[in-house]
Amino acid sequence: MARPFFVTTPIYYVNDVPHIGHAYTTVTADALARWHRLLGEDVTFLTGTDEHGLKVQRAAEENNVAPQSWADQTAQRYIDTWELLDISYDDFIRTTEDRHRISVQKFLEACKANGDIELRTYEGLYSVADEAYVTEEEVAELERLGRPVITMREENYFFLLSKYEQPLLDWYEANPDAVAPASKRNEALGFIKQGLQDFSISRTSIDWGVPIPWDDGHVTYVWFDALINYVTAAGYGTDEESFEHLWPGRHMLGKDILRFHCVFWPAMLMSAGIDPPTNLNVHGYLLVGGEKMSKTRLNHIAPAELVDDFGVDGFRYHFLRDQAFGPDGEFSYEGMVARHNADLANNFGNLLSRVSTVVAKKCNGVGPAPRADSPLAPIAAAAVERAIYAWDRVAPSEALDAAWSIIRETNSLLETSEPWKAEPGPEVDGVLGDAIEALRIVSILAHPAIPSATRESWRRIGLSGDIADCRVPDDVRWGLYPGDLEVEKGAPLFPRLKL
Ligand code: ME8
Repeated sequence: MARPFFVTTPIYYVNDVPHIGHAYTTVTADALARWHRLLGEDVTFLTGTDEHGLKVQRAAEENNVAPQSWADQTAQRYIDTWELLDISYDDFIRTTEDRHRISVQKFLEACKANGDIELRTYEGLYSVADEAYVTEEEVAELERLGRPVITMREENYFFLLSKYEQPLLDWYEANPDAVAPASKRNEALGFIKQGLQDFSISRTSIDWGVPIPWDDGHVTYVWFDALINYVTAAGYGTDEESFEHLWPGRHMLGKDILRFHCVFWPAMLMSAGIDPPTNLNVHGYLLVGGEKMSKTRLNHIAPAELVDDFGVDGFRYHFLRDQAFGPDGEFSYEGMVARHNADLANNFGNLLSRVSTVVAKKCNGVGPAPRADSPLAPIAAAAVERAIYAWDRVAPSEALDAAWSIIRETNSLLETSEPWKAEPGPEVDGVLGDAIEALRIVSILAHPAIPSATRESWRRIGLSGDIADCRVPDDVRWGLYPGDLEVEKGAPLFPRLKL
């Protein structure tokens, strides 16, 4: 049986509109899932929506609809956006589903049986927008950001996080790569070393949530509920065989939710007797005008606006190639146009047009086979190795740079040998066969990022079958283009854009 690869995005709040920040994580997870399918792994790619909590209940009340119908309407916006962006998820979890209620309740019972849940009275300052209790010091900043703080007094169940301070430190020591990059791991460790407080995991003030199984006057705190989504989707509580097979997974998230995922969640899992995942990949913010996108600042950009100008693959490529996974990155429209023109129009697209034009003129439109001793063969082999290494470290930007190194070298081979000026013959056939083989390999390597464009380049060089059925590394070995296939000239894959 193929090795399982279970990859997840955060589940997004339904009260927000999907913007390029959500798309960034989701496109990256999608490309990673597609890469692992090329590796022949049994991939389950999960995304979804976070639908409980005070924010959603209030938004529903303001709009005079029941919370469930509010969640239904707004979850659809994510589903539509992912369809637009060609996101190949295998499962979409909504926290209002029955499978999730069953899983959350089982999880809570397990933590309780372990002695980690206690009833206490709690009074504190609460930020509705953040769905979290906050400290006095945080109030001024939150109010400046337009995130109101209220006083809440409730009888709450508490999760005894303080018990997990040492187990978490031990776990980090035993799993030094569990959180990547290292800067984010250090942030999580720093937080644990400051000392951990028990946190409240139930609310009596609202009813929009999963009831605490032994006390249905309480609903589960939205973050506790949300973090459990990953085990729910793997099968916890409903399909133990699937859970055994899929768990643990790889989880992609932004640094805003690092504390929840890298501190609270591993402790919750330990408490429930589940191994915490050792593949947490945390990325920085996509900034617009130097700031994180948000509803209150009105600086968010909807993916559809950019897809109109750049196309779906142009959109996907930009965020995978231009925004290294890890640090913050500034988004700019000008930068996006420049990258599109350089990499997609002038390099990849132009190589394909050039090669098909010359093959039409010099080889009657029939693609010749590559040379076994081509100067491009070692370049392609090195690029494949770099791409494998980069995807393995969740560095799509480097993986794509590796693929584009083949394009650059192929263009320079064409520049030096100028097959368009030469008489037809074995020399011209050799160079063009090499260039087509380079395009074949690049199409496979770039497929996770630009699935439609690479399907088209694959077809234009005369290859049949679905490129997604190719396997790495077997099918990216040099010399597999058979030759004698019809090569099609077509419209530019990526037209040049003007600012
Ligand atoms: O936090 N740059 O949901 P959310 C990069 N429901 N990524 C960004 C971004 C930006 N400017 N803005 C958002 C929640 N993201 C919870 C999660 S998970 C158990 C519960 C991405 O809708 C990034 O992945 O606020 C971030 O972590 C996530 O969206 C937050 O989405």
